[in-house]
Amino acid sequence: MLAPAYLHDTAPGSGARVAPRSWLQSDAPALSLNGAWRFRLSPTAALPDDVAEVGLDDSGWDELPVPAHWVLQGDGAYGRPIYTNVQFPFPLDPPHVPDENPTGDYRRTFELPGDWPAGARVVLRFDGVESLYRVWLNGTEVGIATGSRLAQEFDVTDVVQPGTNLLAVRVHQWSPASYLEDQDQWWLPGIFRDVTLVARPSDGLRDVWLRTGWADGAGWIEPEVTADDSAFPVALRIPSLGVEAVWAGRSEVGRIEVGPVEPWTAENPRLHDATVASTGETVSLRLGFRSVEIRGDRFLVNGERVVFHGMNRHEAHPVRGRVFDEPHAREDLARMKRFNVNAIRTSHYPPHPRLLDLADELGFWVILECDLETHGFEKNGWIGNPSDDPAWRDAYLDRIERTVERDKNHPSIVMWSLGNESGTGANLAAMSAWVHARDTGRPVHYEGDYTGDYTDVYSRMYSTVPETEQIGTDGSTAPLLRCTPAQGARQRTKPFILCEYAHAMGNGPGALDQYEALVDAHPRLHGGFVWEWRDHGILTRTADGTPYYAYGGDFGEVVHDGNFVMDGMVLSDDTPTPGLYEFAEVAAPVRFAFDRTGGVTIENRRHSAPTDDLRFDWRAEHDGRVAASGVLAVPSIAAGSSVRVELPGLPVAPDAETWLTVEAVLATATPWAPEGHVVASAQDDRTPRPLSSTAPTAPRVTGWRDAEGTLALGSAVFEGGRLIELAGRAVSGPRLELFRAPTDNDEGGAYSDPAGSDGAVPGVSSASLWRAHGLDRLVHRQVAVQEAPGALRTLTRVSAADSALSLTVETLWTLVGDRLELRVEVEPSAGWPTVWPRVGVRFDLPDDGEPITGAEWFGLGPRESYPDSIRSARLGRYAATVDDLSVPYARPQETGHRSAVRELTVGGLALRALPDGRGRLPGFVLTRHTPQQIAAAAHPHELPASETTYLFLDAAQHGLGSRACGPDVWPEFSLRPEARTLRVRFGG
Ligand code: IPT
Repeated sequence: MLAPAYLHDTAPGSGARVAPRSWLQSDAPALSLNGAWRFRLSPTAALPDDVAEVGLDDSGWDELPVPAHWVLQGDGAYGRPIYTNVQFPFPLDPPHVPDENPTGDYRRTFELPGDWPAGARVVLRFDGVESLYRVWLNGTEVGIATGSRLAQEFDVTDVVQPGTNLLAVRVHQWSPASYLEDQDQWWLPGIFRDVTLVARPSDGLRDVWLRTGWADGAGWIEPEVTADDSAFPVALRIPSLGVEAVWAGRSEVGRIEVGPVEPWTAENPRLHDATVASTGETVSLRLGFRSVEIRGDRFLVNGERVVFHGMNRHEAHPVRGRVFDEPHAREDLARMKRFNVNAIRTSHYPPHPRLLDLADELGFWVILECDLETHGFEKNGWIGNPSDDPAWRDAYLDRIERTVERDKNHPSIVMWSLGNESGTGANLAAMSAWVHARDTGRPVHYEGDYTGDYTDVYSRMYSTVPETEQIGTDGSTAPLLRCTPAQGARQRTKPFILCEYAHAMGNGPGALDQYEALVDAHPRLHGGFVWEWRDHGILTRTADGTPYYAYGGDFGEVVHDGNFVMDGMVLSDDTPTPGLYEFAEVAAPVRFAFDRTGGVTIENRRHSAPTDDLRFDWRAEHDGRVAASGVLAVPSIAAGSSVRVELPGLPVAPDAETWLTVEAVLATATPWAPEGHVVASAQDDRTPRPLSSTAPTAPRVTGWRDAEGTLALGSAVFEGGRLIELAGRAVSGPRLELFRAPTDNDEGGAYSDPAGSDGAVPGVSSASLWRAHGLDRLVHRQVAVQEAPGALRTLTRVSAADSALSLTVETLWTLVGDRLELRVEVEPSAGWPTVWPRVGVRFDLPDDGEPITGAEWFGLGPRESYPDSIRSARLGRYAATVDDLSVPYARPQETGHRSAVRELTVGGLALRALPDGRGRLPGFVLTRHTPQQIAAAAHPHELPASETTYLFLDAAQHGLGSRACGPDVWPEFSLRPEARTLRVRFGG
């Protein structure tokens, strides 16, 4: 038996599919068909049509919930998820798919309510089914549909019957449409959004579009009402504005001036409840008045430039997959607001329709993207790409129509996006033309239109800082990617956005602040959307029941892309990463600039909202302890303006660091954060120099002689020159370490800066160079051990197998009064060709029945920081457990580095860090695992049991960059081999 012919057909659907329309809240009766359905999974699509038979005995079938993905039900009984980024998990043979095509047959019965309005048509709505489905009602075929994340309605009026009805749906995982749905995510088949039976009264409203606009303080509505004559008169009511319009007939439906009205913005999402009532149906909408406009190279809403501090948001839940969970989604969006995210790109398909209601309500600028990606064609030079093949034109147009029509009423949507990574071609141009004709109020975005032939904004992904700067620089003639000079000039006449940047995989991204600085300098640059908001880990268990978040390859996929699906600002369990805190700092809507004359200039960087919702708190700290605090008197600051405020006189301590902290906090609670939530903050160093307490330096030691045996220096005990005890506990070290467990960015081979300014070697990751040079397997040879009264000196040569590269490490222990000072000098041999991940020393603290519980420190914190992701770190006194010092990234990697530490206490061991000759302070990492152990683990649960805690004091760490998919670490933040000095004093 052959697979059915429709699995070779590029048509988007057939049968009783009706034209798309808005997703409206209506008082017309509806019956949810969510719940338990009968379910049968077959490994192939070549099946008899028995699923539709009324008399079929399905009592032996399983039960499956709708909405759900079958691969996430039954603990593997129905197959497993597959993760690929660009690759197709089936042969590239368009439009065909293999016979090995998991096919789910669904059946259920329902009772047609007896009280539905007479004469009403009956429509069956599917909000999301992956990927192709065929529907029968009472044994009669109703139709076929595709477009997994798009709504489809079938008119079943002629087939539905009073009393009991039998609904059967056959869902194929693979179909021609799969070629159009090659997004970077899990392949998750099934009926995963709601199924609803809807009554459509003959005098009801087929569709309503209340287009709004706003200018100069006043709003208007351009309504579009699609209904039969019998539906009229139709009345529009907006009680909060006193609007009541009654249209006797279709020809009367026309523009309404609503007069003075507060506009809708992402900052102040003012909504107005509206109803549209025909004789047979009332629909409810929430209106926001705003106008979107491109003027020259500016993207404006309500006449003001928008800067997107955005996130690419997939629908992802660790248990439900893409099945919508409204409380979870609401909390996710509230979290975005708390982290100063003001925009969402719905990568790369329309989300559940309720998400747009939440975006309207909480306030986000939304780029609503169509369900389209054909990325897997790229590696064959886009040969056969559906985007330029007339056979697929209907499918493309069907997709964009369903996208725009469903969500057109939302004020939050300020742009339509045709899709993602689908090459270019006539079908994309046709989609754009359709949108331009249908919705003149919103521009069209598509990144793949590099030359700007059919889109309204210039969009790129992962362009480097220098390249982005050139895009934004007036008069620049630097070539633009794939553009002739003329095309490049045209692109520079448009607003620019980074539809993806700052790949947030694992520990990172770095350089958020550098991108943000460009937005301030070049108004053509309108910000961008971080890739991406969340990790897509799927909550799974090992054979012995240990829970973990699975990524590609964990389900035995034939082809997969590993942990590339774990590249979010939020971990799979909703934990915000340090990268998200960095984003919140960099994107903060308020900025502070301290001056030397006792004032601070406060800048309101918002789109249009003044600072009236904020309170400005200040505090002064002496060595991290609060000495004074208060509230600043700050007048209302209009968007785009700055105000200078006098600061109160600060108490200054002669022997402590004095720092001033200013915070902009919410004066009252909002729907997304409590009163007091910190929106922006800044610190200023007010320490008088030099501090009177500047510690004495170790005296010069003379009289060196070779040392042997055991030696005690203060609280330290050495054997053969090696530390074995410190402050009464077993400690060994210091041992030089250059390696860190490579981050995903360290492992990345991307090379996206044509100017080469990031210094990366094309295609070769830093981590592979580190391994090649043996940084992860350094061996040590003690060259000398010498003692003098009150001092010990060791000299060690450090190198790796088969390497002539080496380092000399000198340690010098001296007693300064009753305190023990350690000075470590690290000197590389000539010829080190790579950057180093770190340069530091390791102390081993074996448990000995008393494991280290955590650390207390005075330094930067509270979270980890690295040279190019340090803007959100604040000087203070912090404490954390060992476990809380590390971030459980989905794939274990370098984590936990706290920068610029002054004081540190670990398990009764107190130390004070002293600046090196250039005033630089070390950082520390306290962890239960060595970098070598961390690097060997693919998931957190694979880390070995630990009986030792490791304290690293790092003279320096390499930056993070975002080279997993983007630029490498910027030169300024790269750790080039160089001599470094570490100085610490034990005993506080
Ligand atoms: C880019 C994709 O658009 C996005 O979906 C995601 O896959 C991202 O990469 C990487 O995580 S495309 C890439 C070739 C730049």
